[in-house]
Amino acid sequence: MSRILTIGVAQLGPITRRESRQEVVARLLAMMEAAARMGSDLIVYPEAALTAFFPHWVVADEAELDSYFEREMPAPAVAPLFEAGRRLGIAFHLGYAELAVADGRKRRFNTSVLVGKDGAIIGKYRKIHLPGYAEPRPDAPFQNLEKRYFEVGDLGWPVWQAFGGRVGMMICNDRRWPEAWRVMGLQGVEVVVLGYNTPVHNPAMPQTDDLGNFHNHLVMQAGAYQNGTWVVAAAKAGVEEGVDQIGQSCIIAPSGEIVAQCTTLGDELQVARCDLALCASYKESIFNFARHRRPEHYGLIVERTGVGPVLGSELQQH
Ligand code: CDV
Repeated sequence: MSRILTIGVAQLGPITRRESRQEVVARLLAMMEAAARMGSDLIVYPEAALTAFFPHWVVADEAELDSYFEREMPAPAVAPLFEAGRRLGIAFHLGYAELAVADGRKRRFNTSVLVGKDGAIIGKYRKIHLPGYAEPRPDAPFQNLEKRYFEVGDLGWPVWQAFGGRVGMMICNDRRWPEAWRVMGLQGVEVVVLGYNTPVHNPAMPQTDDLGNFHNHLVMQAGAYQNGTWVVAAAKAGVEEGVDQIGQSCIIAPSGEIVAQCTTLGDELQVARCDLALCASYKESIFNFARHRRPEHYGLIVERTGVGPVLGSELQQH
């Protein structure tokens, strides 16, 4: 029997440094209203969707850095989004920079929340795979300071029962790591939602610049297929504060096929009817983990050969 969840992927065009939260939330609201008119149950916004992606530059002043973060969710400027979701009966996923104060110490995370149709937060995720570096690189055309501004997430990858299915979250760089997918796959995830800010140019690896869109879809289509799950991925796209970012936000079926895709680099909504029942045809056949997965054998080669894990050097990190 079908289990249809109608999902909107809400790509954002660039956000300028000067844009207020109210202005950004107005853009999010416009897409939420359109998604509701198209019968959506859920709308997915990008990573750090409330501000320009500030890890792309050095913020020396702590008060200025704090200004990019939310101390609570809903923050006052974001409350209208929660209210609209409740009024329109639409759930949403939102990425934002989180400032948590624990034992008098500031902790900063790259975070996302899943919010139900009743406006209540169902779940929160803090990004685990932080790309980039902690020390500014003066010669780089732009910075990638996620390791400076954020701590590694400490909430794991739970999967929540929501909307008649099982929903999980990851954020941007997590999508490139099979572990992120498999941890949720092992929990029977049926919809993975995520946002991304992905520059076209990778200063540490410019030879892959023309493969950015390909790699973006490659990892998500593989993650969807290998775990029998829907994937809904929203970009912040276009040239933002001098950094050109990829778009191609999309909705991917458990077959690995893209069923909806944004075609611009601006604010754009695409909606798809996602049948969660499709997941079972993969989870119960070719990717029936109980019947076919053999983790007890995966360590044998290491034991026999004595070859340990191969780790990249610090120098190679980017
Ligand atoms: N925000 C990100 O995590 N961006 C990374 C870039 C820097 C490689 C990504 O994986 O898309």
